[in-house]
Amino acid sequence: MAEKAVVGILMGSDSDLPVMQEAADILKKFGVPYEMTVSSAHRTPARTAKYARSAAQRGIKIIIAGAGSAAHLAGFIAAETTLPVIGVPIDAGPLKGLDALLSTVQMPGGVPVAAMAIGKAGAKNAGVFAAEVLALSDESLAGKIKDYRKEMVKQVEQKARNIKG
Ligand code: RP5
Repeated sequence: MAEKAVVGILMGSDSDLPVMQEAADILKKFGVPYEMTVSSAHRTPARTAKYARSAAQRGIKIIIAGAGSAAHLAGFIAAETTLPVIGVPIDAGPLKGLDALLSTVQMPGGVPVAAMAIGKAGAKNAGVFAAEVLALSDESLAGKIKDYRKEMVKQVEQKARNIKG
């Protein structure tokens, strides 16, 4: 049987999937069980609220929410749960994610959303950040994150060697 998901990844539309897949890929790399679905704050508010309200009972510990344009998805979810919520502004629409960034990062005091960068880098970092939070009480996961950082050091050193004149 597959392990129970501890991270919930939500996106406002299936058009967000190429970006949000970055979060899923990094969680998969760390062996963190996750679930992923589409739910919109404005198109399917009842489904989104139900998801957020039931998440903790279902064993979810952190929610990653990605959306473009108005991007109130993360804030909407944060209003319905006390689980930590990470928002990923998606570079959709004519403003290329700046609108989503501002609405994700500018939560009024009291109900936080941890805002990541716009687009794929933000989705990847949301996955890493979720893993880092979970690693506070999981030594084996903490070890995997340290190895991942070491991997990055090696990659940059290799890149430096490659361009050395
Ligand atoms: C948002 O509107 C979604 O998160 C998506 O980024 C954007 C466009 O959605 P679609 O029109 O592609 O379904 O709600």
